[in-house]
Formats: sequence, structure tokens, C-alpha cells
Amino acid sequence: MVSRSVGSGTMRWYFSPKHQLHDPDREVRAGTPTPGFEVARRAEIIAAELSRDEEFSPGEVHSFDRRVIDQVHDPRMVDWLEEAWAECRPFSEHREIIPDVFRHAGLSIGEGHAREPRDKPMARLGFYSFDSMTPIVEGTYEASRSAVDVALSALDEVLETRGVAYGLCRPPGHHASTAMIGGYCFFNNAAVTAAEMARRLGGPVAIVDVDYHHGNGTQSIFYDRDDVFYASLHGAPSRAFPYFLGYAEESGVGAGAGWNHNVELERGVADDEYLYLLAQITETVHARGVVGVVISLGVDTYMNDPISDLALSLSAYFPAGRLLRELALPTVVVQEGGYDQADLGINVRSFLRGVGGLDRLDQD
Ligand code: SP5
Ligand code: ZN
Repeated sequence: MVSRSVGSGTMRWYFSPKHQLHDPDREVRAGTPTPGFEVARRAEIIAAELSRDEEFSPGEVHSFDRRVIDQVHDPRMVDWLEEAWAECRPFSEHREIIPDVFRHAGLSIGEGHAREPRDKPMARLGFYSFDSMTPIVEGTYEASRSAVDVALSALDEVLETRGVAYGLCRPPGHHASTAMIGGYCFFNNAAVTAAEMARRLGGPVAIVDVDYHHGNGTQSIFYDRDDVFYASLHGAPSRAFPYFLGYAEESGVGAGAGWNHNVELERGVADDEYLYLLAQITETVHARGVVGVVISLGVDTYMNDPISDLALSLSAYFPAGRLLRELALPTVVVQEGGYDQADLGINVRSFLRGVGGLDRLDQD
């Protein structure tokens, strides 16, 4: 079924130490400053795990022009993020800046009509944010740019080899929309990569999002477009973040009608049911006739994840990757969530071994 080769039995992976520049000490949950879940150690854990596996070889990360990001994000949002920390710094007692007022839909006359409060830094922060759990620190912009560089470096490799490569992106991206940050995300690494992949391949591509959370940003960016098919299986938004998007009936509009596919998961879904549903998604993606795939890989579907409520075991991730390999398409995997530090590394590595056509490890 799968005849594609990914080189001499190895998979290239991409990583930038600049992710460490995004290092908030706290996020505000239920009004309370608490230690964050999306911490720099996550990426270091994954990097250490892949470094120990000789089937994985690190690739060189290049810097990409901002114009690639501006294809997906509002350039005004990109400009703002570059300045946000410095302009808000005088208003915060802490290293992080966290918004206190938000642009609720009820404050708009239709989408796109709200005016950016250019001279009020904290209002501007709320204009571009949707939660209080995504703090900005001095190095957030640079770290976020490096995450995009990581993903686009993996894309270059995939366009050359037509195989599979992995971008160890941090901060993650799938909650970030055209002009909105949140859910620990600033630039939508998967969306930037998929838009660029579709452009360079000259045909439609798919994003398959297996993070526990619905990728509201990715969905919104492509909702009216037919160059990127977005398919996601995630905790049902009736109980899971981001709460307001991710329902099964959201299927796209205009040219994008039929190009968005959401599958809602009940609490406690375990390996067999999950893999059955993922196989169905793979068929849906295949039926779209796409010419490339970006995988938003979150392993917060794991049974021990501290912020999620599914029940996948260590044994789920290799076969999950394997299922997506059956698409036999050029594939960029980008890192999203996953917060159980004990098994984060092995779960990512198992998935990558599956999608990369490598052997299954003994331990799973
Ligand atoms: C990329 C990604 O996975 N972002 C997830 C953002 C989730 N933020 C909401 C966290 C809500 C935490 N609820 C705590 C429940 C603890 N039992
Ligand atoms: Zn997640």
C-alpha cells in the first residue's frame, strides 16, 4: 500500500533553541495566576527523545521572510506582536503581559469593522487576544518567528524529498487565527505551512489536526477557502477548550463549503475508538484528492495529560501515525500541544515512527 521512501531509513526533524525566549512564569486561569502548562521544557523533552533515536537526524533551520507569515496573518497583527511586550511593559508589574479587556463579538458591527485602539497598549492587547492564558514576554515574538522557521524548514525538506519531516514547533499554533492569538498560540505554524505548501505544489493540501483541542485558528483561516482542507478530531467544544468553535456541523462556507471537517470526541475515548475515527478521517482526506498533508500533532489526547480528558495509551501513537502514512503524500508534521511531561517524548517519537514508516518500538 505504501511504497514511498523517506530517504535512508531516517526522518529529518527541525528544532530551534530560540523557542526558549518564550518563557512565561504564569498564566491566568479562573482569575488566578498559576504556573503555565505550555513550558519551554516540553520542547527540550521532545528534542532529547529524538536525539537518542538514530533513525532521526536533525536538519538545518533557515530564516524565512515575514511575507510568508503575512499570507496567512493580518500584517497589522504581526506588526503589533513585534511591539506588544515593549508597549505594554509599563502597565504590568510582571515579566508577562496578560490582557484584561477583550474584543467580544458583541462589541463589533460585523466582522472586520472594529478599530484597532492604536494608542492604548492594553486595549490593543485585548483586541488581538481571546484568552488570559497566553501571556506575552520579551522574547515571544522572536520565539514565535522561530517556530514558523522550523515548520517552513521542514516544508522545504518535504518538497524536495516528497517524504515526511517533523517541525518541533514551540510555541504551538493552531488556536491562532488571522488576527488573533490565544490557546498558547501566536503564529499558526500549520496554517502558514499548509498555505505555502498548496501554493508551491499547485494543488490543494490537507491539515489533519490530532491535538486534543479543536484548532479554531486553522479552521477560521481556511473556512472559506478550497486550497486547504481542514480535518480535526478533538474534545467536543461543548465541554472542551476553545468552547465556541469545533462543532461537527461547521463544514465551511462559500468556496470552502465542504472543506472543513470536525469530529467531536466524548470524554474518555480510548485507543480503538480513536483509531477507528482517525481511519475514517484519513479516508475523507483521501477522497478530497489533496496533494500534500500537514499534521498538527498534539499528544494531549494521552490518558495522563493534565488538561485533557481522553484516554489514549502509549500504544495509540504509533498506529495513529501509521494510519496517516497510508495517505502516501508529502507530509509535514508540526508540534502543537501535549502536557504530560513524563511521556511527551515517547508519544511524539512513536507517532513519528509510525508516520515515517519506521519500525515500532518494543515498549509500545
Ligand atoms: C496548543 C494547545 O494545546 N493549547 C491548549 C490551550 C488550552 N488552554 C485551556 C486550558 C484549560 C485548562 N483547564 C484545566 C483543567 C485542569 N484539570
Ligand atoms: Zn491541545
